[in-house]
This record gives sequence, C-alpha cells and structure tokens, in this order.
Amino acid sequence: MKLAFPRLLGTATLLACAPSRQGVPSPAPEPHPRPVQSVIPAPASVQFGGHEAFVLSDSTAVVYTASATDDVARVADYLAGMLAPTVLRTTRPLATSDPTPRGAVRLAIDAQATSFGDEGYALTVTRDSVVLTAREPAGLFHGVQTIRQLLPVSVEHPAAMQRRLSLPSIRIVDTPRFAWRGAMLDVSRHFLDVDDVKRFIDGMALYKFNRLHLHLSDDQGWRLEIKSWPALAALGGRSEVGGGVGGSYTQAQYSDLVAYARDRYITVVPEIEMPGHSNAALSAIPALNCDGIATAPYTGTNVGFSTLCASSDTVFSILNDIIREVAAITPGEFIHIGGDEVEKLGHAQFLRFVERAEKIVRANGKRMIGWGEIAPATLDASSVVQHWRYSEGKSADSSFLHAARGGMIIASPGARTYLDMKYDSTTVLGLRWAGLIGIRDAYEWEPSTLLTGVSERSLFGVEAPLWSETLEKRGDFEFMAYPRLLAIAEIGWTPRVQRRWDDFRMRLAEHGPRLQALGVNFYRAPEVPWRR
Ligand code: TNX
Repeated sequence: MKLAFPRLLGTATLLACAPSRQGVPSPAPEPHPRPVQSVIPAPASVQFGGHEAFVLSDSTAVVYTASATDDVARVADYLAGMLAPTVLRTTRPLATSDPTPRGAVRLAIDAQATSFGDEGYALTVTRDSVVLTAREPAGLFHGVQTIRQLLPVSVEHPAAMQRRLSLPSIRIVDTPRFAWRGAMLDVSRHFLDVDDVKRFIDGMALYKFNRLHLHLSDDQGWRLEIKSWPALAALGGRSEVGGGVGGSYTQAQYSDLVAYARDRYITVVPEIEMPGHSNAALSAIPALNCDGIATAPYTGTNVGFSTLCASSDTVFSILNDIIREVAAITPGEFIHIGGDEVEKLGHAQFLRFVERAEKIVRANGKRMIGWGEIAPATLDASSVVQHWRYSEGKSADSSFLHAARGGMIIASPGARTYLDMKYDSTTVLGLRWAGLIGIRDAYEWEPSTLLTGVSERSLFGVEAPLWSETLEKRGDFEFMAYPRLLAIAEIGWTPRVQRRWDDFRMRLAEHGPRLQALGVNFYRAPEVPWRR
C-alpha cells in the first residue's frame, strides 16, 4: 500500500499550531496548544495526516483475517463492542488475500512481521479504511487501545446521543520498550473485591500494562483460599488495617480474575509473602510459629515484626502445599515470594530461607520473584529481583548482584513508582517515607541509569506498587494511582528518546475527560492543564 503522509515524526511531540497566513500576523499561540494526538503511552513512531479522516458509522464493518486464531476473533469482538452502537456489533472473517473492503476496520496477523515482537502493532488510518496489523493477538489488543485513545472521548459513552466517532489520518508503528510493564495492588492491607480489581485491570489495559502483581498476603490479611490449609483464608482473611471485615478470594474467583486479565493480555503475578509480612498466616496456622502458638491478628501498620519459623521443615512443607495450589491456578510463569523487611531472622538464616523458597517455586514449575533484599542469596538466574528500596540519591539494595549473575531486575524505585506516596504535602491519603511524588517525579526518571550495575540488558521492566495501608475503597486506590500510573505506563512502553515531560503533560491533560467518562477518581494535579 502506498502512503501519502506529509511527515514522519520520530517523536510524539506533536502540538497543533495556529496556522499562519502570509502577511497576516499569526494569533498569539494558545497557552496550551492541543496535541494532534494524545496517545499514552506515546507510540514509537507516528505520521499524522490530519483530523477526521475516517468516520465510523453503522456501515463500518469490523473484519479480521480468516486464517487468524480464535484470539483474533475475540479482539475483533472486543473492538466491535467498544464501537457499538455507532458500529454494528458484528465482525466478519476475511481471507488473508482479500482486499480490505472500503469503510472497514481490519485486524490482521502478519506472522512474518518479526519487528513487531510479541506486543507491537502497526495502525494505518486513511479515509477508506483502518488497518491494524500485528504478529501476535496481544499486539492487536494494544493497537485497539491506541484506536480507542485516538477516538473522541464519546467512545467511552456508548449511550450518548449523536456521538460522532472519527479517527485522524495516521500511520503508527509501535512496539514496547520493556517486556514487563506492571502494576501491583496490595489487597492485603485493605481488601478489594473481584469487581474492583476488574475495574483496575480495565484501566491497566487502556494504558498497555501487561502484568498485574497481586499482593495476596501480609501481616494484616490472607486473601486467597488454600484448600489444603483452609484456616489461612478463613481465619487470616477476616480483618484488615484498622479492623474491618477483610475478605478473601475463593480459588474460583481468583481464576475468574486471572481469565479476565488474560483476555486483556495481562498476566496475573500472585505474591505470597515470606518469611516476614506473615502475621495473618501465623495467626491462622500455629505450626508456622517456632513456639507452635498462633499469634493474635494484627490490624496496625508496623512492618518487620513477623516471621515464619525458618528452622522448621513443617513450615516448608506447608509452603509447598500453598505454592503448589497457587501454581496450579496461575497460568503465568511467575510466583512472587515477597522477602522484604525481615527483621526477626539473622541475615544468613534469611538467605537460606529464600533459597529454599526458590527451590519450592521451581519444583512447582514457576519462576520466583522477590523484593530487592533477596538478591544476595544464591539464586538461579531465571529468578527475578524487584528493586524497591530507593530514595533520591541513595540506592540501598543489591539488585546489581542478581544482574551480575545474568538475572533480570524489575525497577520499582520507591521515590518514583510508589503510588501510595502522597502527591504533595496536602494529599490526605498515602504515606511519605519515600518522599512526595508529583506527576513529574513519577515521569522524569530513567530505569537504565537508575542503579549502578543494572543496565538496560538486565532490566525486565518497570512496576508501580500500590500499597494500601491508607486506602480503603476503590476510589482511594484510583486517586493514588491516577494519573501517576500513566507516567509509569509511558516509561515502560515508549522509547527513551521520545519521552518529554512537556509533551507528556499536554497529552495527559487530554485524558482528564476520558478518565472522568470512565468514572475513574483521579487526582487533578495542578501542573497539568486538564481539559474539561
Ligand atoms: C514498604 S515495598 C513495603 C510495604 C509497605 C510499603 C508502604 C515493600 C517491599 N515493602 O510492606 O506497604 O513500604 O509504602
């Protein structure tokens, strides 16, 4: 296909300019010019040809190539559902060799297009058609999110009357920088029910995240049914920070969440904390304690005071039961074992514990992830270390040890990615031990130069943890996550050279009405000129 686009833009820094006619003084520039496209995360390459090229209507057909898999049909259905009722909610298969019908939106797999990787895509919008191509269905799904963001905000209001859905003339070729683009929900300190977690997954999908890390156990609550040790959820799941009623997921509910996330190309990564942050388990199963006596439930916010008994083989056999069950209902490759802030074991004892935990995870067919503190243990290179202990100017964990043995690191520096830190000194919710984190702080940092000894090659990607000591309900979680989550999305996806705070800020402004349409309780950071 021949494309007649006026310019190739290596970056997404594309602000609309007031047209200047010769001889006529051009009007003063708008203080906040509207970007011609406001996709977040910014795509790797964009050629923009003009607004309102392709108008969707009830004669628009969503088609996909017939040789493609069921997954492609599913993404096509998802897209048709998103465009309904403006577009008829039906999809139609085509043969690979069939030309794209006029007025169609076409989804196609190109198995040869290796440059797309597992998640990249190309999108071409002209007056006549919309063509989205990827090597894998995940790429099509991410491309659909780009289409969604290129559409007016009314796409988020299917019941709106007389909405006009149109796309600009555009050519985007896009692939993510990092394979790991994660967010973490702490459902232990305060429990979120299945529907709330699904809403969070929906938001992650819109911004092309691909990992949901669920922090399922801590001192204050155990949140997943374990059939061989039912007391964990039955007793350990009954409270949360401040008392409350707590809650836990049955295995069926967890599987439903995993499937919901998978349909959005997001892998669930379950975390079972050990040996510290474990009081909920210690209160439910006496045998996990060295003295064989169950502890009292804990509903405060201190850390570091609990540990599973490290010298007991029974403990490891119970852990094996737990990991076996979690592995069986987790199709993803990874299980997170926590490992942070253990103050009640000697260092050597702690490291031996982590090494035994790794053996259990591996014996159950999974790769282990743990927080930064685990790096000095003798680990397999297939395990992953999640760096977190970072405050500006001093990095205090040993992730580099794991990078040196060829292992991968996930960057979650506290001072940049901790979504539970206050935005500024007036923020009511949140903590501040890692600092105040404004939108610019969350956006303007570079993972590949963050840690000495951890270069791009050793970086799996980035993840933003949302700890919930101070967050009680969905609206609280959202207020802390949005919009900083979008900054982390862009760090995970967009090529480094294309990230510019000024450009991001302007694009972010356009997401206000969209987040509002979606009912997301986001923080209207004063440094962003939000659109109404
Ligand atoms: C540190 S980050 C913790 C969590 C807390 C969080 C609060 C990490 C591995 N441990 O247990 O919830 O700070 O910001």
